[in-house]
Amino acid sequence: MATVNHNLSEYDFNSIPNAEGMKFGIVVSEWNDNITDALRQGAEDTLKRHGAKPENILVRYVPGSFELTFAANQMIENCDVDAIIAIGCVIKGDTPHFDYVCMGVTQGITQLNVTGDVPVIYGLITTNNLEQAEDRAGGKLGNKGDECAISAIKMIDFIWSLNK
Ligand code: INI
Repeated sequence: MATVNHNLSEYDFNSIPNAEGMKFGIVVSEWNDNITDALRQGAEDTLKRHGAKPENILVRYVPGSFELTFAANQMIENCDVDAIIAIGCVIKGDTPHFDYVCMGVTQGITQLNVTGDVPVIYGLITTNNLEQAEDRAGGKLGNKGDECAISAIKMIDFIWSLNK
């Protein structure tokens, strides 16, 4: 979570494993695409900064955040990927819809992580308003896409460390 004390884009560069040879899927929700595109860009740039090859980053789009679970699962089943980054942005409105979408995605991604072998990174921004989302999509609190990329690299490294 981004707070005044935690910028999503700050980390110790040298502590991150080299991502050359790692394969990533990124699934991006088209809802609030001004936000989700900035998150995707942040994630891709950070993966590449740590050695990931462009041909090893597969990007696909879905209509809304609720579809992220299905798409992540399909990418795991059909694509050669070591981790998935699921990117979405849900902004609170006047109805409980926000809560259902957030709950659905969160539970869906959790279920994939509990039952599967490919980590799915939680790149869902859930905010009360657009300004809070902008703050976390390259604004004053950094870019959650950066954080997701680092998490994906670390989780692949974690799995590979168990298999050695
Ligand atoms: N999807 C989002 O990604 N963000 C939102 O803020 C949002 N709102 O507010 O409704 C949203 N709704 C669409 C939902 O994710 C599904 O695409 C739709 O219900 C079809 O399954």
